[in-house]
Amino acid sequence: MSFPKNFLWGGATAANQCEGAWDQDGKGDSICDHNRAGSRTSNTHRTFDLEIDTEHYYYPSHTAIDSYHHYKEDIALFAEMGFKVYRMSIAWSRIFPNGDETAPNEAGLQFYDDVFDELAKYGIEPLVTISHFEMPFHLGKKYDGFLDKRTIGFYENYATTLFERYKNKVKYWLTFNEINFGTMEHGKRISGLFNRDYTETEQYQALHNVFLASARAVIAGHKINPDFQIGCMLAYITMYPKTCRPEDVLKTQQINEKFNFFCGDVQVKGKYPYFMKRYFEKNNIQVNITDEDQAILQAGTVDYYTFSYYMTTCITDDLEKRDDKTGGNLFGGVSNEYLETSDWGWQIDPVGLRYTLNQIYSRYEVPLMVVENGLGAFDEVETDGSINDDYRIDYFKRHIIEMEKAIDDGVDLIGYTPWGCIDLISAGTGEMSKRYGFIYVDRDDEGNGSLARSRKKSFYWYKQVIESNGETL
Ligand code: BGP
Repeated sequence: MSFPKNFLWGGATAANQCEGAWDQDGKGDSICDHNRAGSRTSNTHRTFDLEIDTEHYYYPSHTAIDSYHHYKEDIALFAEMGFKVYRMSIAWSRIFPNGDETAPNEAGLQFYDDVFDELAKYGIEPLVTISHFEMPFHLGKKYDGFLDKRTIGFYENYATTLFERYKNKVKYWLTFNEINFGTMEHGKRISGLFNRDYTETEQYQALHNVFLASARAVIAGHKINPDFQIGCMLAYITMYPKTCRPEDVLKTQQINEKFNFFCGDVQVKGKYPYFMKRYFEKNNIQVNITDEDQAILQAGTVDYYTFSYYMTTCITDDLEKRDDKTGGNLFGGVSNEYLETSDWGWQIDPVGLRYTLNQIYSRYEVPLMVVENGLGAFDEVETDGSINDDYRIDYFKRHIIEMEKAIDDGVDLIGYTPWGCIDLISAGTGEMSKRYGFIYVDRDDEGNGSLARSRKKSFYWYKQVIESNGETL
């Protein structure tokens, strides 16, 4: 039992949470640039301002950890850990500042050329998320994001521009980050709908258009370079029935289908699952899905499946038993007395990762990658500058052991990129103090700090994990 020889060990980030330089070298404002921080530890989402008002402090994406200017230093540290792969995203509005132009911004393209060249120096394979929770603000404002079919074309044009430009530098691509948040209120982050309340029909229509954009990008990408591996990316929140009461089991199945299975089915199998068609009918949701759309979905299926895994949750159909104690309660979930939680209430479940890998693989049988996993925690810097994050080491150790067991179960798991391998801004709260990294960044929630990078204890630990291909934990 061991990890395959070419296993892709690495780490993951996203442009809007680390780059900063939000308005430099021709970059347009993205929807994230209009966000301000939410509140500490509360999991509240960031507030959104239509106009960027310079009176206010838009620290989160505007300056972030300034990796736009520190990428060489950061990549050198990733290389020191032995990364084989680095998952990053491209900021759409660096390439197309408004989103609907025909000609790209050369300075934006050049920036990512430089990043890829730097990675290549160390033999690190880039894994690129084409859209990670952001789109040019102008597309949101003028077109209502993906609710307008024209946005599909803008996305396809953007993706094609990347494929053409980087066809010899990037092999692994992901079309949309955590696409299944499009089934929830958070869909705003995926679809760009943010400006007003929208109906369920609009939400699912926008998501449908996101599916089409993804499929069209897959089709275009494979034409440009048949060796491209283009994948989907879902937020997988595994659900257990709270009890073995059949009603709880049934409820779990229903919620699980809609959140965890629906989007994967469309992107891997190329068609809408029966349960969603039924859901639309029963709830009078009128999504316009043409025959041509169905052909595109079928032709644009992904090559591999990736997901984020942070927590599991329990489901009950008994409303009175629902509580508010876990971050996994997005679905009216309830806590699991067998699990501990992070400081943000996320239920930590390493064994659940083995279960999840098997659940996904048995459904799709395509290669899998865990492209986000990790522990958001408050780190403390000792007087000698060291950061002894044993809790993080313990978290990763337990998850890696279960991944190895899943591989032994027969799952084709090809890579692992822990989230926020360098401390960055939290997507949920917009703050810095929820840290995930092996690398510490000196910056606080108010934006103070030198931005200096330093190695946490987990940095040295992860280095030896990679060196030994998962043998030394
Ligand atoms: C995922 C996102 C990431 C990331 C992570 C951790 O949902 O893809 O962008 O931030 O969650 O969440 P948070 O930053 O809220 O701790």
